[in-house]
Amino acid sequence: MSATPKIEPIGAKVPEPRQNDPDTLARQIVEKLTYSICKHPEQARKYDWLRATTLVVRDRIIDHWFRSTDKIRESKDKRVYYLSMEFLIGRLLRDAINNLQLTGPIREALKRYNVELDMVELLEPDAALGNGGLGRLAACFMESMASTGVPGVGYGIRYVHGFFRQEIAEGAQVELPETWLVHGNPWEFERRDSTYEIGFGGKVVTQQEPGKPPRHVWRPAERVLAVAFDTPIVGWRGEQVNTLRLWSAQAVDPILLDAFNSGDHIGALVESNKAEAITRVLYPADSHQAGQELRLRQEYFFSAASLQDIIRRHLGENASLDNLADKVAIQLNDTHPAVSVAELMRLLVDVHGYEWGKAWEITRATFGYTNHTLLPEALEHWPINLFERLLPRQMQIIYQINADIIREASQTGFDGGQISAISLIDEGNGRRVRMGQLAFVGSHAVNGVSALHTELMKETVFRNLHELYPDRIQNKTNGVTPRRWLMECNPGLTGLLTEAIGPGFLDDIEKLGDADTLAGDAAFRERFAAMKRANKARLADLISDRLAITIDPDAIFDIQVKRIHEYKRQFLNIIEAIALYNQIRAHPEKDWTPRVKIFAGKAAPSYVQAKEIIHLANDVARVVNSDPSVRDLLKIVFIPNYNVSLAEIIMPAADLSEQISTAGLEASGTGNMKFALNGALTIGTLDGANVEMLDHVGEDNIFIFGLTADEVAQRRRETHSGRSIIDRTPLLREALDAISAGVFAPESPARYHSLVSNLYNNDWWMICADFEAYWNTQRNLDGLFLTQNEWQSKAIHNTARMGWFSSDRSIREYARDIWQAGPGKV
Ligand code: C3B
Repeated sequence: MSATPKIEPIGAKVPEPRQNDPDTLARQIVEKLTYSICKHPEQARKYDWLRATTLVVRDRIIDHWFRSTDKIRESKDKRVYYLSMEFLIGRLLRDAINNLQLTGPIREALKRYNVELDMVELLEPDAALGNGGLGRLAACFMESMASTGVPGVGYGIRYVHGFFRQEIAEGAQVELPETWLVHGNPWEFERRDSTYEIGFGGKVVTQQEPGKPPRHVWRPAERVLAVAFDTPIVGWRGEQVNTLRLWSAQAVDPILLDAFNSGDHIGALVESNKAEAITRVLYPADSHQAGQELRLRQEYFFSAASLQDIIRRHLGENASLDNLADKVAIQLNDTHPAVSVAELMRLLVDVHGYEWGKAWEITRATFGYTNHTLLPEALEHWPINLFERLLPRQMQIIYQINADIIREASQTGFDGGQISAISLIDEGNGRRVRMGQLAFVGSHAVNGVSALHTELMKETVFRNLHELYPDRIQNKTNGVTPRRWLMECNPGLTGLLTEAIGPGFLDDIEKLGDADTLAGDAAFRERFAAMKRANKARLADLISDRLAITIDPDAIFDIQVKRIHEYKRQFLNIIEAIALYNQIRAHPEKDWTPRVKIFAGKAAPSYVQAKEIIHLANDVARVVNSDPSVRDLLKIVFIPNYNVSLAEIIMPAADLSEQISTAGLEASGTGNMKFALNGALTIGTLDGANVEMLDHVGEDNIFIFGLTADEVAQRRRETHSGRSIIDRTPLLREALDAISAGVFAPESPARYHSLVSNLYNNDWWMICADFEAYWNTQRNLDGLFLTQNEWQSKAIHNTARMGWFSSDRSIREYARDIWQAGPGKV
């Protein structure tokens, strides 16, 4: 798009960086209240203080942002572009203040006006532009790229409505729209000069000049504008500030005046509504393909805008696109941006005149692809007719790529079965484009997100492509940023560690290992336990405020928070709770360890079973919590509206972290890492990154149970059913009988019949198969909790040995092995 002409200024310079002492900060906060918000300090409301504080912090960020951008431009270093449909950011103020080392001075500045920084921070709405693990990983990666000095830009969508707000009404999930932008967003800068046209539909015109290859020109029928909004991402100690650029869709013509003037007032707005719909709302399904046309429009819209932006920036600094792959690495976060492969080919061949083979070389060298799930229902594939109608030229390109790949495979000796497995077109299900295959062949590196997941990728979904390109798949185990998930969410633990091992771990999280020997130090264990208890008391207060349920901070806090999904097996956890409830009532004389089971998480609105599981958790909670015969030995809590900010309170307060997915199905997990870093013990299966956590924390410090991935696959082949297990396991049978009899839903006793009958019939998720091992492991943990010395020592080992699971480590590995960029470049 046309850039606005620049003015040649005389003598205008960037101002000196702002001072960071409390006096200056206090003065500037009032200045912002006055001149940016137009409020007399005495009349300022709490949101005004939030805004003023944010603007003062933002000024400091801008100082660093300019410096980083200049440095990257001057260095001519390779840039990394992270394309992701989701960024589950959460709040930014505390993160920015922490990373700029401004916590003390800002706190003091606000105190002068009798305003509490903590109160102000809590007012900020969560930026919830993501569903779960994949989106939160993207947010951790953005922060870690800035913290490790990788020149990274994130590209995504500026959804007007992020992930829905969940309420629980009579036990069931209700979805309400989320409105994070209603008070404006002080973190973003609209960049009208970075606006691009994005086409849809229309036709392809082929021009043939004698002696030359045919030229294809796409003539889209529809055009919308992609407008950039930039958010700064501040790295640790403010040394680097990177950019998250989110695209917003707008109509080329905001109103059709002809229609309006002729009286068609609604019709005059149809186009702008249609355009804006593209970035209106986040699809709320995680690990499940939405399959609607709007979703494909979203995917193409942000991919195409990002590529135009990348190419424009590259051509501003380089003579041609010949060296694109030397200067640019583009990472595809799952297949959502996979259409980028076809789009970059289109831009290179049709727009910039590259010969096909050369264009393919550049494309493949530029892209990397991360796979995040092997679940068949999550693998994206689009009906050919939809794809062709919306993106006719990209469809042609995909056919041509496919022909090349199939030729290569035949020459390698692939048979018909192998060829149909690698084909970009699925001929079986009414002809569909397979986005995973497209991303794979269009990338020089393809990675999984944990060691086990990567091995399973090679054996299952990408078995044949792996055979064709045996060097392409590699592993990059996920990580979490220790700034947000230790320093900011757990100042108690951070302070304790700083006193005990010095502040070195703040800059190099693997130095947490120095705390390992403290597990043997009784005085330290006591302080560690006191820190945990304070965090538990804070969560207990929240639960009491929001749900009017009283829980005892001295009970085991046994927590499962994540998306609700059958494979994550919240149902197994609930059945165990029911069995425990039955046993406590049957044997009141026994020495039970008091336990609070805490759940939180959202279900995709159309995922019936997941919603039933939420309903069941709430129903069971109601019955158990009001039964005087269990005294306070068992409490069950479902906290509504799980989000990043709630996670920041929950993670530090857990004794026990539930990571109990059916083995082979959780690609990695990242909640598992946050809990253990904050000193929770894990009860889990050998799935995802749990396997590597076991290696790091040691088998004495993690509680593994259940079938392995191989055993699950074997049982599924044998069409395993739960019935015989249920018949010979009274604890399980009685729990299921209670559900079926309507004990927890007397008003609607049949409510859970299908959930239960699925267990009898095929037990696809191995809930029956793993029940007994799970129960026994839980009872061992009950015993262990009574020996607090031992428990705390294991908890300390967990914290001390989790440094490797930092997203700084993940990012360094990506930078070294995939991007060849950043400080570790080869
Ligand atoms: C998730 C996976 O389910 C997690 O195991 C994994 O830790 C994260 O991605 C990050 O890699 N995932 C998701 O949140 N959404 C998807 N569509 C696919 C995977």
